[in-house]
Amino acid sequence: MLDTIYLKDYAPPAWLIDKLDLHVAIHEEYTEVRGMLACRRNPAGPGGELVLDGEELALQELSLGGTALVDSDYTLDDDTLCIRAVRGAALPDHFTLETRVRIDPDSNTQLSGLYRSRDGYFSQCEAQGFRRISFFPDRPDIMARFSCTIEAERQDFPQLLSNGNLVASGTLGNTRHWARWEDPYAKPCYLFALVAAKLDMLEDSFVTRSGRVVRLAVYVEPGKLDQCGHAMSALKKSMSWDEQRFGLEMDLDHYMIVAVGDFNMGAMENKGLNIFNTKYVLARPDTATDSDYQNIDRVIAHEYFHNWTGNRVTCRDWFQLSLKEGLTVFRDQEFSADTHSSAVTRIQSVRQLRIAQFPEDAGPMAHPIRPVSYAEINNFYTATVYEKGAEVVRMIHTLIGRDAFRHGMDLYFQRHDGQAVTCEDFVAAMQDASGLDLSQFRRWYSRAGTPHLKAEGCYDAAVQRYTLTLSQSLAPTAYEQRLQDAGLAIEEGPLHIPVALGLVLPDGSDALEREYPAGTCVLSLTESTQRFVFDHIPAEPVASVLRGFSAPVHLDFPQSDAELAHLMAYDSDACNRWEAGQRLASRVLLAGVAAGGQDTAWIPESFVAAVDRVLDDGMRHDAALAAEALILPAEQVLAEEMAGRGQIIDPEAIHRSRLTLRHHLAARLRDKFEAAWQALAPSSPYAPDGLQVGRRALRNLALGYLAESDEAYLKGHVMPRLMAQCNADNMTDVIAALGTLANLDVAERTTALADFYTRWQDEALVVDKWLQVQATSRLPGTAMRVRALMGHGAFDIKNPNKVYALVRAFCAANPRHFHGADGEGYRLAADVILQLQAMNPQVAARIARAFDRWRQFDSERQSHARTQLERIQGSTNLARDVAEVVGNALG
Ligand code: 0A1
Ligand code: ZN
Repeated sequence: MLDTIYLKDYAPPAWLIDKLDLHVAIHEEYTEVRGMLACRRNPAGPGGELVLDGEELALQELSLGGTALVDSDYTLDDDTLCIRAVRGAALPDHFTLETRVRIDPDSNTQLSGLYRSRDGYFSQCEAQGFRRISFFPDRPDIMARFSCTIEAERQDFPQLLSNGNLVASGTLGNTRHWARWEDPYAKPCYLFALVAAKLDMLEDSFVTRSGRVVRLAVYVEPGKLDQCGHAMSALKKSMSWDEQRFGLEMDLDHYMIVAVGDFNMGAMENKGLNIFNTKYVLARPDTATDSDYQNIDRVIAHEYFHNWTGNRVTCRDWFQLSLKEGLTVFRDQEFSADTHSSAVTRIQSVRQLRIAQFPEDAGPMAHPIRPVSYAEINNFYTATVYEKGAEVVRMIHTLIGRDAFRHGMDLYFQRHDGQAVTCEDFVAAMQDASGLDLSQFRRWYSRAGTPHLKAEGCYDAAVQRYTLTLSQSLAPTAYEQRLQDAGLAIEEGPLHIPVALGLVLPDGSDALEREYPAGTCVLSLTESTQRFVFDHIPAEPVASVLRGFSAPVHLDFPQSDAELAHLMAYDSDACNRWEAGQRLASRVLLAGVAAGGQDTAWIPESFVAAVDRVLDDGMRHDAALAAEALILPAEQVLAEEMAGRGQIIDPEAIHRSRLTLRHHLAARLRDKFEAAWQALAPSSPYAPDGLQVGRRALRNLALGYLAESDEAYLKGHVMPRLMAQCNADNMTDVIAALGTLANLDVAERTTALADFYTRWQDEALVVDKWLQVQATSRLPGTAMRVRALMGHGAFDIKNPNKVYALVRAFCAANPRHFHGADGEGYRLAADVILQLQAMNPQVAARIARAFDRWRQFDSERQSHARTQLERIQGSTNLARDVAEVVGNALG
């Protein structure tokens, strides 16, 4: 059985650590880490021994206040060191503990703790990596002042970096050197970082609004300086945005970003020394796509924003993870909305929520944004904690308004700067600043599952009155089952749901314009069922419910096709114009699924007309929005809709239906797509700016549809364009063409893929794209090709980016082949999980999440999935990370 950690068992620490002085000496054979911990009995603690965490540390020396401890003074096991006494005497209230350990970063394949990557040594301490570096109470409510001296060979590791300020450095003998860093701010150990490497650096500076000059540096693999300009400008943009929007300034004299090619996640907000996956730093027009550029902006901003939401105010325990993550994602979304298009940003967040979070909430790993138990915390860096967490913060913002929210943030920092706190503290600050009672709202923190919001509208022309009846329901999830099994209380009662509403009149105008400035009012749904009445509505309106996607719920609102078309055309809320299109498209596609996905009788003429209008509009007005509107609902989203209706997911029929609709639109609107492709041709040199990004998105979307044309047209008119575009000067256009070709069973496919690889084989991030387009191909035999690619020299199972590009892309973004009826997709995933779990359990567990929805498929698929899940579960020495995911899946 896996050990489970419970929120209810939280107790304050018995001992506090005020200071930690580290000395890290990196040698070829091993690394030696000395720690001096200034320990103090916690007056508010439960008393008892000093418990330090430590994993894979070879203890060399242990003394207390200069006295070497003897065996009877402490106990040491695989993961803890307990200090009980000093030479038999009771521990004093204050003392310094000295530890010396050896670690082996060169054989650390988990990429947690200190590890070797090509250009040097890098650390990753969140959530519990610090215990793999030095003995320490590895919990976020222990905040200490860190200093760190690093010593290494000068030639191989010219840069020695840690958090805070460089206070001294020097040489040691002929070949070694050292540097000492001091971080002026107390922090939990998960924010510690250390880099000893040979890297190139781009330097710049930023003057804060109070006049502090901050030296900025981006460190990258030698030779890649030409790929870090965008990251640097994103950093400066983030810094000024946080000053303007939230009054938050950088608090250090140095801010460094280090990019590393071996990294489990996106990036890490270590105080003053962020460590990034290269994917979110490196970009050049010919190597990175528009969405890469946008992701870099977002992730750089995210990590920078953590300096306040996460670092200055941190989490009391890991159950509170969403305190920093939900809030920081909300902040990075707001940053993207302010610096790019706010509508497109919102649409992309909503799409992502539906693809990744809704299925999670409906599956065996369902959990609230603040879970109450876990076996492995690394399994809870989830779409729920991050993305739904951000939705919960956004709902508070919607309910109390922008100004009160800003006051709430100010109050939160006034109260808690320098502390480790809980989600409750955040909500309390928002409540006190706004005066709005958020007691019912707090339920969002402890409930799993996606609520259903039912709406029913009724117009009484005689009295010009519109009545909207809203009801909410939330079915129990796998989480409630787990609570019950553990004998824990299950919360009940309705949620407080903000429902942003507009009433769109027949002429397209907003009926609520007079009372509400933007034509939108925010209803507070707090009961199971509530009626809202609107008078003086001159004509029957079409209700636009959940504008801006004001709550993370499933909306059940039986609006007619004509009503949806009206919203698509006139809704003043861009997000709901998009949403109306998605609802219409889902309806059509699911009718297609019911019809077996073939012929085309299920495709209404009105849908073709709607697409036609969107295209027209895109060419005249906002290309980016049109491109979003023309992306049909993802196969995963359609699958969830089927599951939500209690149907068995049929991945083949879903794929066929979507493909048939694409072919039909391509045939019916060919001239339109051609016109769009012509009209949107580039007229200026590449720049990842909003206007160009939108034009490229719509143009490539048109090209994608043209590639669905009949064979003659494809060969004669489209293929030459696709092949030419494979040599475009920017990666956005290149990958659009290559991705399209990867789906086509033509000889050119092979040529294009081979040429691409030859050209880019030395550029790791571009090779990832090459793997990804093949992994997500719709062609038959894709599972087999993915397996073959695992044997290709370009693939390396030890590198998370390669595993994500090939294996996770296949499992998560190619549902039709991953869920192939022959079970090959499942077998492939299981093979990888089994091979990887001993090496890198975190990444293995992420792949294992692909099995989450296995029970929603037919019995044959279920039996294939079960076979593989049981095979994984039955393997010896299964990592806790994988065991938790697979255990829940088999439930
Ligand atoms: N806190 C980081 C994400 C992160 C989490 C865990 C990691 O290693 C296990 C690494 C990064 C963020 O939110 O950006
Ligand atoms: Zn984060």
